[in-house]
Amino acid sequence: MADVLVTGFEPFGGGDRNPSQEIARAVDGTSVGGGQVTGRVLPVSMRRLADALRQALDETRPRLIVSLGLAGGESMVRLERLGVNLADFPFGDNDGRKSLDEAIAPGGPAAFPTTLPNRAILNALLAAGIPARLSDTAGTYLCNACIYLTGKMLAERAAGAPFGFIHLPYMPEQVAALVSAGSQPEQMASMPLALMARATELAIETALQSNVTIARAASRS
Ligand code: PCA
Repeated sequence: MADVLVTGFEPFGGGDRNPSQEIARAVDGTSVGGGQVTGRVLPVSMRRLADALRQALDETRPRLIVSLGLAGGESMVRLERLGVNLADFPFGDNDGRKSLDEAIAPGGPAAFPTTLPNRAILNALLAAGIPARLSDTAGTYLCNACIYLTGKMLAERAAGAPFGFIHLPYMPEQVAALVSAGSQPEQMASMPLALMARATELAIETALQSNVTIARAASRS
């Protein structure tokens, strides 16, 4: 049993690195904010994602879940507030499977909101000098599916663990490689991996802290 589950995604779209994968591996087995962290890397595959997520949740039974993914071109850390019941990616996933106008869970709820204290995390990141913003759409690719499926699985288990999703920019090395390969340098923002790792830790610390505050308030009432 872990206190905190951190998930990242494998590389996709022809890239060979994903900062979310590197952070999930780096935090695995560490202690953050007094919580024991397990890190898992998820497949960029619509067919395999749900099983991988279910397995991670079953094996760790976490009291907090922080999922990470790469949003190439994004200029800052993005705290996602919503996962919608839609898969739409004509360019295909890592299995080459394409999706158009598809429901992730046919007949399921339209959306699941993330339940981390996103506003408090935003304030903690900004106070630490880390550029960050709240976001109301995680797109319609695998990161959105991760949010939606996590929300659905937790609801089905009646597990009250807070969960959230953080989209990360490219690492500087990725942008350098993309520009050398001929990509247009405009809209190629990046952030050092160490800063994104610190943002992840701050999110965990803030969430664990507000969990304790909520538990204390509940035990007083
Ligand atoms: N980013 C993609 C999927 C995997 C990842 O790291 C996304 O934003 O959906």
